[in-house]
Amino acid sequence: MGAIMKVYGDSISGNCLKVKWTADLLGISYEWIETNVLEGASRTPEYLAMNPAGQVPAILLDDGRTLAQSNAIIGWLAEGSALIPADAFARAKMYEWLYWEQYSHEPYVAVARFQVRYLGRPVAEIDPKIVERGKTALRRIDEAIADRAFLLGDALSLADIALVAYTRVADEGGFALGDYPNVQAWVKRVEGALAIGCFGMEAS
Ligand SMILES: N[C@@H](CCC(=O)N[C@@H](CS)C(=O)NCC(=O)O)C(=O)O
Repeated sequence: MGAIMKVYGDSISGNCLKVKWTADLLGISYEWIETNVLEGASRTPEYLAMNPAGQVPAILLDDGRTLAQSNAIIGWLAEGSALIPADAFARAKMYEWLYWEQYSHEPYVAVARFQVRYLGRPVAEIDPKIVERGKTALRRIDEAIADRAFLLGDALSLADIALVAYTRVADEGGFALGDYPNVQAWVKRVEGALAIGCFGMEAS
């Protein structure tokens, strides 16, 4: 049997789960290499040789090429699939969401969750700017999803996969998802489409 793609990921990380979900949905074979960021596994010399950014996720293709950045990876995996709209404008809207996720959502919603859940910081001690911007991001999704099933309309796309990753666990960072009913319904819909359970790892 030839080598298969390796996915270096930490299963507590939404950025890494995006890659797992996309590959699973598309039936792409891979070997998951659990890479514990809390133990510094993404900062070893061996890992840095593969991804100098020292972050997960990263993938190692069977021909030796490597690729990092969660949204770049899922874009590569989903090339030519229905997860990327064929229409150029719809595709650009998908990228609008992906760039927004990295700059205006993940740095607040994911960072609050990391600080609370994994560093044990009380919610009350989270930087108020992080909390405010996280709420703004959740509100934006809530408004955008009010009249549609998925972020681009009727069909699941990479925009949903990227944004659901940390939105579904936003409550772990102190955000009350109950304040965003459209978001709650969309999270369930996307989880259903991805067939993921409560930890995001197993089919349910
Ligand atoms: N923009 C990057 C962010 C990746 C990232 O922040 N990874 C975190 C885990 S979610 C990490 O590797 N942290 C460990 C470290 O920086 O040492 C992406 O989307 O892949």
